[in-house]
Amino acid sequence: KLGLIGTIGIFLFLLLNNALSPAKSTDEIKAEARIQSKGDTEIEKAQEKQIADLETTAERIDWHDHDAITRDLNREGLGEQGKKAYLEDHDRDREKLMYRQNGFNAMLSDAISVNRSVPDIRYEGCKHQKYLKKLPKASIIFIFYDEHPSVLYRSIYSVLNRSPQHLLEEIILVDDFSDRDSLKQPLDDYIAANFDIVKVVRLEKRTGLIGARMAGARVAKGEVLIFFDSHIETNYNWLPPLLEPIAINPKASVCPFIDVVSHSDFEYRAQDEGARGAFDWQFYYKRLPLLPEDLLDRAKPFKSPIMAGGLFAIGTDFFWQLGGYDEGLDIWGGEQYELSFKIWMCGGELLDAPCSRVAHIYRGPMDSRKNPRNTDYVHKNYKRVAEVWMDEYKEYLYAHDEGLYETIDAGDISKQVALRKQNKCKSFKWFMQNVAFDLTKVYPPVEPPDYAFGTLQSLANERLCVDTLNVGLHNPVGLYPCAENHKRPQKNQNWALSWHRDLRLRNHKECLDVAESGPNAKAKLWECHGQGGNQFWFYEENSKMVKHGSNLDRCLEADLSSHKVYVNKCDELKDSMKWQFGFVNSS
Ligand code: UD2
Ligand code: MN
Repeated sequence: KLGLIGTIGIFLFLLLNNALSPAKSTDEIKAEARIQSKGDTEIEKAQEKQIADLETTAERIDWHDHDAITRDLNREGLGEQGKKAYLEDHDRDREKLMYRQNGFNAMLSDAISVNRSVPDIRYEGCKHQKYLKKLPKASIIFIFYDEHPSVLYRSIYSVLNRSPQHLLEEIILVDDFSDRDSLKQPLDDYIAANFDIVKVVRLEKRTGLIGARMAGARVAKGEVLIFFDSHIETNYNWLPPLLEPIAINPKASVCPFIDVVSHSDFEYRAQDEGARGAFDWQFYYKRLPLLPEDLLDRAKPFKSPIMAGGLFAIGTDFFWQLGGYDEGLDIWGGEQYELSFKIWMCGGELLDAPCSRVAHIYRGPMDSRKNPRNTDYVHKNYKRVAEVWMDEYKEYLYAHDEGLYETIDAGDISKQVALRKQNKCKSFKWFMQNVAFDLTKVYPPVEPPDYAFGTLQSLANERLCVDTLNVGLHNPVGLYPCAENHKRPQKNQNWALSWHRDLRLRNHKECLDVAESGPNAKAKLWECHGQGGNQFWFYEENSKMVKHGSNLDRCLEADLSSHKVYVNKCDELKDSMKWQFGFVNSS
């Protein structure tokens, strides 16, 4: 019998099935994969050669500003050298209020120099590392909404004080329509009085961090874009290690090591010894352990599947080739996945550069700010990213928060889908197998439930069920007397209509596959490939027909005399095409 949930499952199934791929044989799918990987290796070989040439021939220099480092070492005062800082004799109520408004001790920030020194906590190897003499110029883009001014100014000064001037094209501040008056005229005045390479872009309405970064990128003139949150402090010699991998490979995007500025006492400290970026299936940002090869030389950049999001460098041309961010992503969230997926899937690479360190203030407890949208924009963002980039893996995300994503409209994603096609980006499966290959081991996905499972009982003769007949892989299945107890089918008769939209044995490895297209086509047991095509099945609950293939005009049929099972043109009047599915997902 069909339970209510089963009915809903089948209904959804109907809704979703127009996303079908045309019927493909297992061999065709394999052949395509071979062609694709051949093309890739040729391009990759050419790229590798180019990279090797550059790495061996180009001149490298010591980019350290040793004078500035020495000057900083002599600085004394509150919070200098990134030490823990405390306020004495002050208005504690006001301190608390400012803390709650910002999520960090803003009053303490006001008492610490905007030019303060930081501790050089880089690996020893970094302190002697040389980088290419010829490096591209960067535009630094700070985006902010209601940032506390002294924190923003310290972010800017840290960049100015610790970067080779001729590598800075400009510093761009993007004001995401802040409410605070302190960020209006007073900010303009401060900039006019203190900086000459800082520009401000003011947005006319609240757009969110994605739109703000795009607005900054649109006016940027540098060959490289560097995006920063508005509450950071760079460490010594942070810029050359971020730029060099991009000079070598224009499709590299590079993240610094993210250190921590404490929200309570403004201490500057390391977060950890480095890790690769990842996510879990609720899209929480997670980390994966470094690989053995990453540990050989701690000063060398290593590959990372996913960026944290807020702090990274990317070649301007590559950024625009990727279409920048999807501007349908609103306010906050998910953009780090979108960009990381497309960097990897569309021919680039994402690196973490341990010798480039930038600290970020992770907010502490604060008063919640009012929702600028009154909608769940975070999950809408996630759904857009999943729909465009994650292929069949999106179901893991949706399965994790059951029911949530069904109610969310991702909006128009046609531009992003076209972009993915135009750039001939690889599949998400490729990403999971080649880049984030250890992710599912550390963060196991939840399998979405089967739509239906149990025996497939012929309604032309209720004593007969579809059975593997123990024939093994690549052989046709047939009919066999049903096991007495339909509620606990024996393993040869226990089928599942899985979320991959295939009919698999409940061992979840072998699927019913129909490669022939003429009359009396055989249904054979084949390894499940999860790609639809010859393994696409659909159970139509009303007519009791088990339909096959993308046109849904071919149906599973029992041949009662020979005990064989075929696929033929659907005919509603034939009892031999009617099946009772043991039970449809109601548990
Ligand atoms: C992290 C990232 C952040 C972003 C976010 C996911 C780091 C260190 N930070 O959250 O960059 O990837 O995850 O979306 O990796 N902002 C606006 N308009 C808004 C909201 C925020 O301009 O409507 C600015 C904000 O002032 C800040 C930046 O966007 O400069 C990031 O926001 P956040 O600091 O609140 O995000 P965070 O660090 O919690
Ligand atoms: Mn932040």
